[in-house]
Amino acid sequence: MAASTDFADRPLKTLCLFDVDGTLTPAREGISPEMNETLRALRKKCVVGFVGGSDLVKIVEQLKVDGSEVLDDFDYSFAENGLMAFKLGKPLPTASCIEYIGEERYKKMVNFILHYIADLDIPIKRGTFVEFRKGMINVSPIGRNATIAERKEFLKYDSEHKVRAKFVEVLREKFADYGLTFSIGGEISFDVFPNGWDKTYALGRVENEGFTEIHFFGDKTYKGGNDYEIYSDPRTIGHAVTCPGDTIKLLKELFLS
Ligand code: M1P
Repeated sequence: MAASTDFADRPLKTLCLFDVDGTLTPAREGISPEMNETLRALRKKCVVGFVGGSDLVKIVEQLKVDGSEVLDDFDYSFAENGLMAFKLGKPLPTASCIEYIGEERYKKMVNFILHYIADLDIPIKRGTFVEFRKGMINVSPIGRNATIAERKEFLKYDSEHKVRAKFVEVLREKFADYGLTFSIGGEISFDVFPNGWDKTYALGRVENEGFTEIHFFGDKTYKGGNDYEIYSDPRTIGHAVTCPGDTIKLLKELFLS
């Protein structure tokens, strides 16, 4: 297949795709100048994109550098696992989670979720327990309004008490016929989306672009993590990283030395 002429200026017909939280930035925090510089250098060699689980507003907040336009800084911008997608700043068609689930079934599930959270005895609760997005629903037992310090505390508590793991287990069983994936990708929440709408959804967006290699970098590449499917997909060369500094080190070894 012929390679897309949109990227004729890149010497390598390679696409590098990056998870956001824990890979390009610390969770829910901003990009560092060093990461920004590394990605700019990489973009001179190959095609560069991000594929995050979060919604676009949050990802843009994290990747914005001095008033830059994030959608112009990346060749591909994939939010909500690629359901919200942009190529060279231009939007690609979207699909909708609520259309897939259906209003009645969704209502039944969200009512159950809210009752479950109301009955949960955890140290603190904040606000926004269910965030409704285009391509997924994000559920947080503590609430998405938690501060950075509060989310770190919850993460510690959750790793001991398995609040999210138990919650997800109950939902998987109760809504087994819904065709949904429940994925614990971040620190204080989990994502709910139709089976197959994980990060591999983004790969379908680039399959006719003629890339000879697609590299994926992520930190939650273990089974159950939200990078697992794309990391282990035969269409990608997967790289497991431990933090943004590790991503930079790897990029220097692979492409920038
Ligand atoms: O990108 C990973 C996850 O980031 C956020 O998770 P949390 O707030 O729990 O750290 C969410 O946006 C989630 O949807 C996303 O998968």
